[in-house]
Order: sequence, then structure tokens, then C-alpha cells
Amino acid sequence: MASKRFHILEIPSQDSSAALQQDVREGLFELPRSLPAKYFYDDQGSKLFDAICKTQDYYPTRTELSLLQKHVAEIIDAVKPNTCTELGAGTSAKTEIILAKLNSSLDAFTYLSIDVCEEVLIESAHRLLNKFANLRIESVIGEYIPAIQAAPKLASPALYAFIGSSIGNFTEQESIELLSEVANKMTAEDYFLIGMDRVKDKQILERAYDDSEGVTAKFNLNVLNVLNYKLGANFDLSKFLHQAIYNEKQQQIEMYLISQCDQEINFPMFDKTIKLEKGEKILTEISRKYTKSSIEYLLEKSGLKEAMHFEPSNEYFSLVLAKRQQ
Ligand code: AVI
Repeated sequence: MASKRFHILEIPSQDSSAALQQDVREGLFELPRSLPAKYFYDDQGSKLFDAICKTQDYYPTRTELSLLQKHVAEIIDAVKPNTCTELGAGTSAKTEIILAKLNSSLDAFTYLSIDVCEEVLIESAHRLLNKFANLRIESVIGEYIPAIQAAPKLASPALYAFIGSSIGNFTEQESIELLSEVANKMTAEDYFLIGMDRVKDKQILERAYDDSEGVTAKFNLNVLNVLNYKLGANFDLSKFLHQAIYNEKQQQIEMYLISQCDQEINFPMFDKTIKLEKGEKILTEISRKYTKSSIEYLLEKSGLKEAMHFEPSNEYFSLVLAKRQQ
């Protein structure tokens, strides 16, 4: 029975509403104003993100997918994994390519999926267990670092995966902390597959984050709905504009919401009103872009070293297979 092959572990975390209140106090009530990108992903935000991935302008998803399809055999050949652990597993859509390959070559293997969203993990676990008879799934629900620490250590050789270029949404310091946490868990036999978006033409980058269908704009504005719903704030979405700019010095896309007029926003829960001036910006996301040398630097600082590197001929994206430093 599929359920015998599925176990789930929930990491007790800080009360999510207390965490949101603290993030709003520290980010939105202070200058320069910002919000953590994780608040994009309510139901509507997750649907909008899926829609972004299908737009013509947002190239990372399809580029990484075709890299994975092209090189999965080489990756499995190099690692010979018995297990696969994925950070930010979500629907596991891309990881399915790896799992299909393992299912055809192993009598039994384990997939450990880590994500904050329980419903998505359960839904995708059922789909995968029905498809792959030799698969067992362990799911850990929680924020990345506590989840990695609490996750069971699976048999080596293990393949760890952090794909989707999600590493780019963390600051350099946060990325090093996160990758180091995985490196500490790895044995000398294990490998870590990381998807990273590359530095490229400014126009291509800015279009990817301000697509011509307007989906990314809706995704960005939706975070204000999340604050209205969860905090009883009174943001009027029609009074904000989406902006995505590529900061060449920092090598990152920065997404902002720009106030279109002088306005006051009430937060009854805090008994607080903030005044936004016309043109004032709220930073809602960074998405860092990498060069071969910044990838090497990040791995080095995180206790990892490159073993294999896959990229398309236009060098738009990197799938890096890393080992632990000895
Ligand atoms: C989830 N993450 C990797 C996306 C990115 O490209 O940074 C989030 C995103 N934001 C706007 N478009 C996509």
C-alpha cells in the first residue's frame, strides 16, 4: 500500500503569524522598506508563480528542465545514489526526472522531500508513489535549516538537490549558511545538485521578471493582498506599480512595489499607520544571478567543490554537481 511507503515529519516552528508580524515591523515599518519574499506564496501566489514559469519571458524553468532531461543519465552515473533529498521540493515536477531514472535502475530507493507547505508535499507524494513502485518517501515540513538538521540521514551515496534557482532568493550570507548546512550533512560519497541562474543581458533579465503578459506584476502585487488578509491592512493594489530592475553591481534582480501617490496604510493589529510618499519603494525580492567565478566562490565558502557543471550553449543557467570539501 502506498501509505506504508510514506512518512511525514513536522518541525515545530515559530508561530507563523508572530513571524509575519515581526518581519513587517522590521521590514515594512523601517526605511528602506522591504518584505521577505517568502510571503508571496499563499494559494494565489503559488498559482501565479506556476503561471510565471510557463511564460515565454521567464526562461529559467524551461532551461533548467531541459538541462536536467539532457544530463540526468550522466548525473545518476556519477553519483549512483540510493537516495535523493530535495530542499524546497514543492510539486517535485523537475525532480520526477531523477526519480524516474532511479525507479528504473533500483529495486528500492528513498526520496526525502523538504518544504514548508504540507499540502503540496502530501499531494505530490501520492502522485509519485502511484507512479514509482520502488519509491519510499520521507517528507519533512519546515523551514530549510531546521528541516535539514532534523531530517533523517539517509544511506550514501546520497544525492542532495536544490534546484529551481531558489538559492538566488537568499542573500550571499544566507546562501552560505544554507549550503554549509547541507555540506555538513554530506559524506565524502554524497553529491549536491544546485540550479543557479546566470548573469546575462540586462534586458533579458528584466523582461523575465516583468513579463509581457503581466503575470509577475500580479505575483508581486499579490503580497499586499497577503498583508491585507493576514494583518487586516488596507493596501489598495491599484495604487502600486510593479518594478523589476537588474542591479549590475550586486548581480541581482530587485523587485519593488512603487507607491503611485502619497498614501497612508493602516495596520490596526499594530495600532500603526505608515505614510508612503509618491515614488516610494518597497523591496519585495532579490534574485541573484551568478558567473562561473561567483559560483566557485559560493561553493568554496560553503565547504563544497564543483564536480560537474552543466550549462546550455547560451550559458543562461547552471546545474552544478558539487561534492563536500575533504
Ligand atoms: C522562486 N524563485 C527562484 C523565483 C526567481 O526567479 O527568483 C521567484 C520569482 N520571482 C519573480 N519571478 C520568479
